[in-house]
Amino acid sequence: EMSDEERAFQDRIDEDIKIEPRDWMPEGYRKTLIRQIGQHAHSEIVGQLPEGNWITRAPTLERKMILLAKVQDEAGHGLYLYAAAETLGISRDDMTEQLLSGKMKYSSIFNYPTLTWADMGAVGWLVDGAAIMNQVPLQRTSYGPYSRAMIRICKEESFHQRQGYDIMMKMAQGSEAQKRMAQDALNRFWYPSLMMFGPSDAESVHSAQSMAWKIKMNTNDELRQKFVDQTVPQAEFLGLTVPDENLKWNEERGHYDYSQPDWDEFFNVLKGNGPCNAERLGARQKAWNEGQWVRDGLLAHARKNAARKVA
Ligand code: FAQ
Repeated sequence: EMSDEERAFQDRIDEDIKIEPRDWMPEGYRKTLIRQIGQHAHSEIVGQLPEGNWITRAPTLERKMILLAKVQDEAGHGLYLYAAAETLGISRDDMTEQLLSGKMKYSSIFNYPTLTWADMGAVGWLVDGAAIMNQVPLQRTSYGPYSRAMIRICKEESFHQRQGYDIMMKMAQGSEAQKRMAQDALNRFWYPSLMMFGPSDAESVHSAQSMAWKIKMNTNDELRQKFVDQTVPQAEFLGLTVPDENLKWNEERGHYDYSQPDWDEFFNVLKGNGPCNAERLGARQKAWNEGQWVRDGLLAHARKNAARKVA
């Protein structure tokens, strides 16, 4: 049964009044937000790696500048999100250590390799496309700092999706070899993109409570269906084929029927066994170790300044 405090809290949520850092909140609400916002922040930071892989090999100066700007935006998104999570009483250092120890997750999608330039198109089109589908409703999420971070992030995310689609367009309208690369990128990124929305509603342990608290605004399957419905016509426009033989418009439902991704593969990637898990965490660990002297120096400087002020 709910306590009076919990009842009053739920009433505020039901009335769409934002919860702010100093407000009372149930411990579960705080924990769930730290988990979700922290995972989201880690995803932005780890998510720089697959695209960072192609910055030095972008085909033109213009493409290089665009990709560089996009990857820098992702660093910025990570920072807004870490700052939002910090308002809940956890430090960024703690979150980073939990990422590195495997206690905190980041999105499964970033454990897949980016093998060709067309993958930069597929990541922008599909991965950012899926990210926006999830993040637009989160602008209305109940926790104020998270909601405000989402509003800023969504503005940049739609540019990211457009730049990806633009690369796909060029490739799909290019030579036979370029078109094959675009199709191959779609083949490899389709199902991992569907997995970004999380397990099926039946397997989603957090959805019911998170939706009651408006930490999440939709179920995983709702957003996955919306993504399929939006993306299939875009693939058709490109003249590419979605790698799903069961994909079919269902007049009665007003939605596409589609095949589920391989959920065994999904849970296996979550356990750390995806193609790039070790490489991604290795890169984050290296950056953390190599930044140690900077953090030490900043702390020593701050301590010295504080001591000087007291004296
Ligand atoms: N990967 O009960 P649910 C981006 C875990 S976009 C890994 O359904 P929930 C932008 C889940 O944590 C990507 N783990 O969980 C970008 C839980 O495990 P736990 C980031 C996943 O939280 C683009 C368990 O499975 N976006 O970075 C995944 O209610 C391009 C059970 O699942 C966000 O994080 C997954 N895909 O729903 C950057 C959006 N799915 O924690 C660079 C905010 C589920 O109990 C380049 N997050 N799990 O051990 C959310 O909306 C939710 O957290 C969901 C999952 C929908 C992801």
